[in-house]
Amino acid sequence: MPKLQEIAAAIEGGKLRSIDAAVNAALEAGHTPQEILKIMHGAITRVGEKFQENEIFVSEMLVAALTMKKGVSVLRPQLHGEPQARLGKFILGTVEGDLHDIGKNLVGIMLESVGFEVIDLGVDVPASAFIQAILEHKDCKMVGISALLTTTLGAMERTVDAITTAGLRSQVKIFVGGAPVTEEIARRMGADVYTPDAASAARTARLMAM
Ligand code: B1M
Repeated sequence: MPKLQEIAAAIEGGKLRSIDAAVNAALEAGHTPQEILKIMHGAITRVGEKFQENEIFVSEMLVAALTMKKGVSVLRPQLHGEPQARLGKFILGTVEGDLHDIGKNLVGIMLESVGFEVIDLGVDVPASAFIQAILEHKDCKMVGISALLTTTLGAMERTVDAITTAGLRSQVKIFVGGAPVTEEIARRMGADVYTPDAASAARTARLMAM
């Protein structure tokens, strides 16, 4: 089986044990980390579609996600490179009520690769934890909030509101993203920046920091 297809099959089949070898084999065969990420993205999207069609259970979606996370961790050093500059801190987290973190982690890797120090608050992050982090890192000028569920868009908006109510809105630029977020939704909730993917989030943050 061609190397890239092996990666897709490992993710779709939740083959945790073979993903490292499959990713390393694809790298050795000359595939770029970006090509591999694209294949991984297609595979996990198909997993989501199968879940939606009731063809697989949440447990199977979880193992596929763990497999993808392991594959991304093999790619991490390749995606990183040497940052060109020190661009300051970036607070990042998945919004309260939401446990999806693969996309958020990719945003973190890309931000680090362009020179940010990422303060990763993890998943299911309440507004109070974002506020606490901004207060702790007074030199941090950017905050990113990720959401993957349409049902957590409300919590995302409440997080933006809470940062404003805490009097911290002028201190930070707020980035939002994730599958259910659009430019229009981001504007309505009062965020500063919406980007559709991890690479554009890092590119935009870098331009704003320079
Ligand atoms: Co969930 N899940 N899930 N899930 N899951 C989705 C999101 C879903 C679309 C699947 C489906 O039905 N087709 C659906 C949401 C429907 C909706 O709300 N419209 C769904 C559901 C329903 C659920 C549960 C409710 C299922 C249940 O329990 N019945 C449950 C909710 C749990 C919770 O969060 N409270 C649930 C659970 C899970 C798992 C735990 C099993 C697992 C997550 C594991 C993990 O992340 N550690 C999981 C998975 C894996 C998925 C799918 C299959 C894949 C998500 C993913 O990692 N994509 C997903 C289906 C899909 O996406 N097609 C699905 C790959 C990742 C690279 O893409 O995260 O979109 P993404 O990130 C992109 C961009 O969005 C962007 O950059 C990334 C790419 O460069 N981006 C940002 C993301 N954050 C950003 C922030 C930015 C900027 C860009 O700035 C700050």
